[in-house]
Amino acid sequence: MQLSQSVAVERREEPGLGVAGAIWVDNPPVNALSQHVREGLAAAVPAVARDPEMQAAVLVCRGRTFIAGADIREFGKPRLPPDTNEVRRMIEKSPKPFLAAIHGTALGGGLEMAMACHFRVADRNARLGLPEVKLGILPGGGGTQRLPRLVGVPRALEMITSGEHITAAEALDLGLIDAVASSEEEGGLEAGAIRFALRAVAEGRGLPRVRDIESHRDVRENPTIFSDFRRRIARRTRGFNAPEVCIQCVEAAVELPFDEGLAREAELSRTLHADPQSRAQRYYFFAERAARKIPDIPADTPVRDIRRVGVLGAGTMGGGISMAFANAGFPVSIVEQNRDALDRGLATVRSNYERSAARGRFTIDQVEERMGLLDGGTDQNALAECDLVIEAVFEDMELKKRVFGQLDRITRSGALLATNTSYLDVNEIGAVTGRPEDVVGMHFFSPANIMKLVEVVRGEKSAADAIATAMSISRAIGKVPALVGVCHGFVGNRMLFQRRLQADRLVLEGALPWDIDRVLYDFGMPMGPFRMSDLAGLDVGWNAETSSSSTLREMLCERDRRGQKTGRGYYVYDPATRAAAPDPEVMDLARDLAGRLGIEQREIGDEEILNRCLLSSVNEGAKILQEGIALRASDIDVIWINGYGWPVYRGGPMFWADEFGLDRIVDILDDYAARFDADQWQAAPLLRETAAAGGRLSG
Ligand code: 3H9
Repeated sequence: MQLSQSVAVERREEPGLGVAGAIWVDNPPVNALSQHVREGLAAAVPAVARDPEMQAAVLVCRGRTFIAGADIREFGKPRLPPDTNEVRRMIEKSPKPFLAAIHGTALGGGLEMAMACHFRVADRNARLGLPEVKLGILPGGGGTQRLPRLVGVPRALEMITSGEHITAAEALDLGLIDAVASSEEEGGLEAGAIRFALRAVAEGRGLPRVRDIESHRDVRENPTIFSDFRRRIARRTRGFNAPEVCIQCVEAAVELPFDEGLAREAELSRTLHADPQSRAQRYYFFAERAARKIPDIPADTPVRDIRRVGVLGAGTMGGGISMAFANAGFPVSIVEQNRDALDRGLATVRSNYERSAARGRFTIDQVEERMGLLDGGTDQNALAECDLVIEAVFEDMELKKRVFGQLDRITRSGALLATNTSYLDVNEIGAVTGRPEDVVGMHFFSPANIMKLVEVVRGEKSAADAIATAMSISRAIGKVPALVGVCHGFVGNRMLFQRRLQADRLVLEGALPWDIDRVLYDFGMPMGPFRMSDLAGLDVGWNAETSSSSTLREMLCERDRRGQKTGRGYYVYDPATRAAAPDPEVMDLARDLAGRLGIEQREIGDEEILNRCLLSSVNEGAKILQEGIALRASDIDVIWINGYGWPVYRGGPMFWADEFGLDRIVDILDDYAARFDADQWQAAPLLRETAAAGGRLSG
């Protein structure tokens, strides 16, 4: 019987056990709790209650997943009844037991629906979680009240504030589900779940309700749980509003009776829904998915089969890229010029893995497993067997061209050839091969085994399936790819360059490097440009022989202040703690240089620092968009969030610009053009036009 557009109930008889109702939800692609799903579920409860034969009900979903949560597209719009919490209340109060049969992912409102059922059974490959925090909200469907009752406060805090998914095996271990069923067993998950429900009736297990569980013994035994937890996650959640509010809800679960806890959850949930951070994080959710879509390359474009990956160069980037592939189970051939460089590279990879193992990220066995996937050598012919080769040699066009000429000869036809260049012309590199259609850029970010972003660079001759393959293989290794066109620095570095230009210029005009770093850190960036330079080393690309004290960086390098590694750079570093401290010598040098360049120094406020650093890159972003180097403003935001640590709760530079107000930005740019360098601060035509039309860049 059809109960709504997406929900139907079917009668199921299990010989010897009785009859149950199978309540099918069918709302592709992820069975989100859209209005018609809520309506159907609300109708299911009385339908099952009325049927004299049905002894229990099983909630089960069509397609690839159990309910993946509320329908995010409905957020911010008037909510049509019935309310999901009302549906949960009906299920929880049902006179006949409800069982959630989980496959794929039970996320957010989906897991909350399952926790309102009397029993939960999951397929062994299922994953469960409350990822609301990633959208800047909290599990407002009773998740903060029911999860701690089921799995204990410490684990609930961890799951709710991280949004991580757990496996069915862990869920069983924690008591979040009652059994693991296998889709392969007779009749699949549905039949297994129905048997479980009917047996529960036969065994007189009644109607266990999570709301009735009175546990929280863990808090009584360890009263500092909440304060300890807050301290532990402070660094990882800096700047985010939702995690703290989630913790307050779990505190309410401990301190208040269930219904009062629910009311508190609802009240706090409303504040987060109205928070601009949540708007930004929801925007990002769709931005990341939009970035996968390329208008002239359909989603069903066949991709090339990638089984073995070759990486040329075992330096920082080559090593990190190799780790990223090995982590996803791909065998990798790493080729270096000589044995020493190879051994050094492999030793660094091993020590990185061992450090991760020491931190508990994986086991020693897994370290060996991953190292076992890496096959190092000095003979380029090893790349002949590879389906994808990523070049990660020194950033020098002549060298890259030589390497691609060799790759063209060595690799098999149809192999995808990628350069990891961070700014060079991919067309020029592809042109030295006889098959530029196989050449793309895959620009990873350091450390490449950690950072999520891959800028996939489309050369003018790159074949559609080459691009589709680069995008899909990036996702297969857990990265977030974004397509970019060819230009110096592509999207991310081209915008970063503008910010850097302003940061350097501000120092000459009298701003302090640590003030610039502080302003950007407080904005939410992981670190400012000068701390970043000190970390990377000021001498990257510096040449002692040609150095002529023409920039502050040159002056610092000339004094052997090369950054953290020499104990001094823009900052001085405590040898014991590595803590950075400002150093007046740097200001003396800046003053000296400003004098030589005829730049007058003055006091510069935080607002000007922030505006000049951010608006210069936003303006460049608008030019990039206008030139078609990025397909969408949201792709630029995806790039900055995943490659440069832009705080996701500010939605990326283009979204941030829209929120800041494009007309306000144009006014500031015009003011800067009048006061500073007129060319530098010319507003991008797209920015000016969009502002004049009252539009937005990010949609
Ligand atoms: C919540 O539940 C609040 C409650 O606590 C409060 C209740 C009162 N809604 O990711 P994919 C779309 S908050 C609407 O590529 P996958 C997605 O945009 C929610 N649309 O697939 C995409 O559309 P398109 C908590 C959604 O297989 C398509 O589905 N839940 C939703 O790689 C395919 O998505 C979450 O945060 C949604 N909830 O991954 C879970 N989810 O094709 C969010 C997806 O037009 N979802 N879409 O681009 C996910 O994590 C992944 O989608 C999932 C599948 C793991 C399920």
